[in-house]
Formats: sequence, C-alpha cells, structure tokens
Amino acid sequence: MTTQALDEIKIGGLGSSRKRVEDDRFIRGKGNYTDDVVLPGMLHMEILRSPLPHARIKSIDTSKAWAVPGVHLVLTGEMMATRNLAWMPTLSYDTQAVLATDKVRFQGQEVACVIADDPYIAKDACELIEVDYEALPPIVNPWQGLEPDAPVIRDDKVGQDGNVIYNWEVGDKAGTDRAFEQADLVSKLELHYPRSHPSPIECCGSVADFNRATQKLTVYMTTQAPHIIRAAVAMVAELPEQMIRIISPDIGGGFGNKVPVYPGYVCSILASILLERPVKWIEDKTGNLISTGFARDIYLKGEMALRKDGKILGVRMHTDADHGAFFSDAQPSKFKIGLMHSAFAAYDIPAAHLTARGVYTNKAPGGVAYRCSFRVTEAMFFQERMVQAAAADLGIDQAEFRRMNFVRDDDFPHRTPFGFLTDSGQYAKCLDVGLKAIDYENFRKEQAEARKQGRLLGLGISTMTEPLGAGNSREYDILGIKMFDSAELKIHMTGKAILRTGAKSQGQGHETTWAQIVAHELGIPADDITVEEGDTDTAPFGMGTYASRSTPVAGAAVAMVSRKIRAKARKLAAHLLEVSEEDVEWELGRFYVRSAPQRGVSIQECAMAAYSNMPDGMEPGLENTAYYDPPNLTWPFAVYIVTVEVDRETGVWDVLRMVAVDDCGVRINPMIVEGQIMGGLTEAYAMASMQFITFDADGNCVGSNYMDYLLPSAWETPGYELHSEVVTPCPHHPIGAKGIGECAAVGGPAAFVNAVMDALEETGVRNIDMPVLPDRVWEAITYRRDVS
Ligand code: MCN
Ligand code: CUN
Repeated sequence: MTTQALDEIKIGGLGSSRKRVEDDRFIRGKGNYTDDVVLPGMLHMEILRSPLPHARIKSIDTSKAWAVPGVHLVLTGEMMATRNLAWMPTLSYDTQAVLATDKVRFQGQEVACVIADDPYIAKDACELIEVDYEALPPIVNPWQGLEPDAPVIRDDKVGQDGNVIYNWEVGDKAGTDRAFEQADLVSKLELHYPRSHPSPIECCGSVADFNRATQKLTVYMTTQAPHIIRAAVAMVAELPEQMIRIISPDIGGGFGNKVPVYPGYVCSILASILLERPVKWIEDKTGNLISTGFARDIYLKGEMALRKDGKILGVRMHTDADHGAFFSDAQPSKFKIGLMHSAFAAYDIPAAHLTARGVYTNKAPGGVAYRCSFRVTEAMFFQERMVQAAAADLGIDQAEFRRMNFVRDDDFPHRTPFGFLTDSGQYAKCLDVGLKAIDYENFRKEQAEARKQGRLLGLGISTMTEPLGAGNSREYDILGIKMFDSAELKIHMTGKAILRTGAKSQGQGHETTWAQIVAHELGIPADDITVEEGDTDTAPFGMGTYASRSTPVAGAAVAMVSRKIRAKARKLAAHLLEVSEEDVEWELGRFYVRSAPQRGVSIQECAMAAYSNMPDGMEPGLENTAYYDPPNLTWPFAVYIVTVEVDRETGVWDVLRMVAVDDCGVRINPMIVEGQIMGGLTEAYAMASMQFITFDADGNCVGSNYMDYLLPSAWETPGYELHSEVVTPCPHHPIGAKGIGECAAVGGPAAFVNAVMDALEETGVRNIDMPVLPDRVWEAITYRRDVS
C-alpha cells in the first residue's frame, strides 16, 4: 500500500479550469431538451392568447375548433374552473389566471388551449375559437393605474381597492430624517429601470404523461425548481406526491424565466389526465417574450444626505413597481430579500429608509427573472447611479467617494442600512485593482485632452455587493417550504461515484463543478463522478437553481456529504491498515498511518472495502445525503469599470474598454466563473444599450420578437478584461465560495450608463434612462435635458 497524495488540479479539483463535461453533448447536438422528449401516442397542445390587453370576455365559442379532424380536446377557463384550476397561486401569495374566465388582463394572456394530433392542427384550430371581447381601457404604467377613475384590473379579488398591490416600507425613518437635517448637501436622482426579458434560447414547455394504470404522472418540463413544482402539483391538483415525477431535462438557458409556474404547464397536465395520453406543449418565441416572467419595470426616486467632506449620512428611496396583471415576483413582506432594500450594502451608511408601492397594470406578470436575484439588479443600479450623481454634486472624485464610504475590511460582519448582515470583503482592494487596470489617472488626463478637442470620453464605475444564496431556513421560505438544499453521494465499489443535488443547472455547468468539489474533498478524480440533477424521483429534495444559490447552498451540501463519506472511509481505512482510527491521517485521496506515512490506502481501496471487507458491525456501502441550511447569504463583491467615447453628432457611444474585478470567494472552476461573468456583462451591456420591452398607449407589447427586442451579437459585444486576484473566502461556506451567477448582470448596467453620463458631464444632464439609445443621447446633448 504505497498510495501518494494527489495533485488536486490534475484530478480536476478545486481551482481547476476543467472543461465543461456537459458541453460534449450540447455542442454535438446531443442534448436532451424538453422538446426532444417524444412519447408513444403523444398529442400536442397550443395556446390561444388574448390580442387585447384588457377586456371582458362575453363568450367563448369553441365549436369550430372541436370540429377540426385531429382535435382531441379544447380547454377553456370555464372547464378549468369546474376542476378548481382556473386560477393558481403565485410566489407572492397572489393568484394568477390559468385560462381567462372573466377578463383578459394583458396582451398575450392564455385564453384557451387545443390538444391535437400535431401542433399545426392545434394551432389552426386555436384560430377557429371565437372569443367575444368587450374592450376595456388598458393601463400601461403605474401612474395610470393610480388615477382615481382608473379601471380596477383585479376586480376578481375580494377587497381589492384600486390597482395598488402593496405599500411597504423598511428602514429607520426617524434616523434618516435626522441625517437629512444634518446634511450639508442633498443629492437627488430619479430614474426608470425598464422592463426587459431573460429570453433564453429555449422557450418554456412541458410533456405531461399521466398513466391511468399506474396512476403515475410524469412531467418533463423546463423548470429551474422541479421539487417545488412537484409540491405545487401535489397541493393544487391534489395528487399524491409519490405519484408525481417532475423531470427537468437539459435546459437551454433559464435566467429566472423558468422559475414561475406557467398556464401551459398546468393545461398540459390536465389535458394528459383527461385524455390519458402524453401531451406536449412547446411555447414559441413570441409567446415566451410576451407572457412569461419579465424582469424589472421599476421607477426609482431617491436622495442622499451628504456631508461636505464626502461622508454619506443617509439615503431615502421610493420605488413604484409595475408588476403587471398578476403579482408573481417575490415581495419583501413575504420573502425577505426583495425590492430595493439590499441596496447600499457595500457602503457604511448610518441610516436609510425605503418606501415601495406595487401597482397592477395590463402587462404580463413578472418573475424572479433575468439575473435579478429578487430585484437586487434594480437596487444595485440605483445605488451606483446615485453614488455617481452624489460624487458629482460634491465635486469629489468618483472612485475616491466610493472608497471613503466603503465598509472596511475589518468591519465584518457588517449590518447594512436595511438590516442585512454582510459576511466579508475587500472592497477597497478590488477598486484599486480595477483602477490600476484601467489606468485611471491617465484616462482622466486623456479625457481632459479630448474635451479640449471637442471629443466626449467618459468613464463609469460600478461597485456592488449583492446577497446570493437564499436562504437560511429561519428567514426564507417559498410558499411555506423552508429554503435549504441537498446533495446525495453514492460511491460505487470501484471508487467511481454518482452525485445528485436538489439544484438544477440550466447552463451554469453544475455537472462539471459539483464533481470538482467532491474531488477536492475525497480525492476521487472529477472524471470518475457523474452528476445528475432535475429528476424528483431520484434527486434529494431541494429548492432548485436561481438567485445564484446553487454554490452557496447545494454546493455546500456537496462538500458536507463528501465529508460524511470521508468520515466513514476513515473507519474503513483504519480497518484495512489495522490501526485505530485516531492514528489515521488524511491527505488528498489517501489515508495513512501517522507514525508510518508510507503505509496508506487510497479512497478507492476504502470504497472497495465498504462492499467487500468491512469491519464487523459496520453497515455496508459508502453513500450518504446532506441537507445544508446556510447560516447566512453569501455576499460577493465586484468592481466594473467602463470607458466610452460618445459621438456628439449622432449620440452613438462605443465601449473603449471594460474591466471587471469580481471577488466571489474561492473559485471552484475559474473558467466557468469567467464564463458566468462574461455572460452577465453581455446582458448588462444589452440592458444598458439596446434592450427593453415597452407598450404603446393601447397596451400593445413592443418587444414581442427579435426585430424589436434586441440581443447583442458577437459583433456588438465589447471585449472584457477580467481580474481574479482578489479572493475573500466566504467565512461560513464549507469551501469558502460565494455565488457569482448574477453579479455581472446586476452590477454591470450602472457602469455603462455611468460612463456615458460621465462623458456628457459638460451638458449638465443628470440622467438618461436605459436603454441608452443613440437618439436619447443625442437629445440629451442637443437639448441639455434628462431623457426618459
Ligand atoms: N462557481 C464557481 N465558483 C464560485 C461560484 C460559482 O466555480 N465561487 C460556478 C458554479 O459551480 C456554477 C456556476 O459557477 O457552475 C454558477 O454558480 P452560482 O453562482 O452558484 O449560480 P447558480 O448555479 O445558482 O446559477 C444561477 C444563476 C442565475 S440566478 C441566473 S439568472 C443565471 C446564471 O446563474 N442563469 C444562467 N447564469 C446562467 N448561465 C447560463 N449558462 N444559463 C443560465 O440560464
Ligand atoms: Cu433573478 S434570475 Mo436567476 O435568480 O434564476
């Protein structure tokens, strides 16, 4: 027995930029997505959507659709209602129509479904359904919704008065008022974070398969949280939970779009139960863009109390959130992190107060969408725009102003102005790395020179920390289910293994990175470990993947279950080495005798012994499960710096450079982390420069296709310079990792907008709302006014 300690990087452990194992099948076209699922006797479902944003339904005539050869079923709200399925609960304890019964409340709302032999017949038959609508005036923004004579959108709700969903406040009002009384200067900013859409390549879909003989319901679907769906189906459809199997196969991008429950899922399930045949529903792109979980759409107003020397004394904020017709994103009174109160966590600010109002409008409902982590995106955007405006009002350098107000390295854990506890960070160090990389002093000189020649150069900084990794079960739950996550590890006889978790990758690379954590903890080469997620019949119960929670929670469970396995392997090693357990030491992949280090056994030998040579009285096998309930969220930090040149004549702006310094603690796979950052920065650039979904006065959705809704291609996307030298391990995570999935999309937009605003300093313009389109910039330059 002469095993040696292993080289962690060689076995694909922590810190190895191991190639993504899932990509082998993705790039060869061998992925298995929901639409790839084909079952014997399968039927196809299409949805009829409302052309009107707000209308009373007088009648629905489905007779012509029923008459089409090949049609098996036509579902309407009335039929759903007989089974108590016309409405379903949302994440925020509101209700959402599955199929409309009384009214339609947004353009694209689901009105009826046809199930037929093929999707084309189903689509044609949908068009034969006659719906008699009585149009009502549409409400396309919160201000219209708040007018005294505005039509009440949710007249289905008992006790609903007008269109206000909630009025909520948090923070220290009296303390904040005092801070403003003591201020030398008050800086103000107002802006709109427009509605956007995650727009994953794959749209939503499901294949429901109810087998009357076995009573088992199997649903393949594009969900980021299969166990939550199983629980919801069990509760809403009153089916026994063990008879429901939810399978999330490969997912072609989620970005939060695949968190909510959509009517299409529910209707395909009911149709399969009624017809006793598999029913497939695959949404088209327009359906996806106009009806599924959008992101943002928040109006923000804030002010900052400042001392002459640059100290921030207090912050006041108000938001008006446009939630669409059904309130389905997380609300802070129901879910702790939400709306804007994660803001200003990186700064040491004595007092803050936030008021928030949510309003129903005739738009699609929102969700936990687009790398938002429950509206953290809007919070960080407002924070960094406000900080830039305050620095400019004070006449203090932007970088210096941030640095002087940062929470200091020795101040952790730190209570944020809204009461969260941040864990760790080296904020000033990250900023220094960023400033050095962009050559800050030199750029300022160049900028001054360029101004003399009439050229507009700008530099924008965004620094932020965001809460990632819900939850801890004390404070976070979804519809009453406490938030934690899980991992199950089974080591086979030959030392190979299978790992399952309660998370669900949609492209983030969990199959690659989870194996790396096991390799780190046990010394089993990552290539010897299969990772499986997304099947509720096999995976341990977990809350799924969103809010960049997988590494903070499921990833921690992977480390913990590996440690449980190691504890048992140690007993096996002692038995094989014929020494007592206390005399056994561990190094990567190997146990050895303390007094005779050359005598050792490998983890693989222990695995074999677990099935072939265990000590008397020991339970055979080498497998275990861990449920992890994190003590806190993780708080990664980032600095994004952008330089731009703006063309005075056309308003076109080009990114000159973009530097990103991300500190997400220990990086499991540096290459995957960089991929996550680049993806997020590209989304940030998209939102800042081109992407939004808007509505005309009649409530028509503009942005329902890729002609109107722009995604940046490789041609537009700027190059990024990434820096990874600052690593502050998360003090409460077993391997010191923090989440990274959303950071760049959350922190990035403000860097781009701040850069353009910096270039326009001479105009005195305070704000141009996103997307910062050339015509808006031109208007700002030409008329010297804010543009929204
Ligand atoms: N990682 C790492 N080291 C760290 C942190 C993370 O190596 N310190 C790795 C992880 O192991 C994982 C990836 O980076 O492989 C992202 O991890 P994490 O930050 O834990 O985020 P999640 O896995 O929970 O992913 C969710 C997050 C969210 S909320 C959105 S939205 C988003 C995002 O991930 N959607 C994505 N990135 C996406 N990337 C792709 N390709 N597709 C999506 O739909
Ligand atoms: Cu907010 S989008 Mo991600 O949490 O799935």
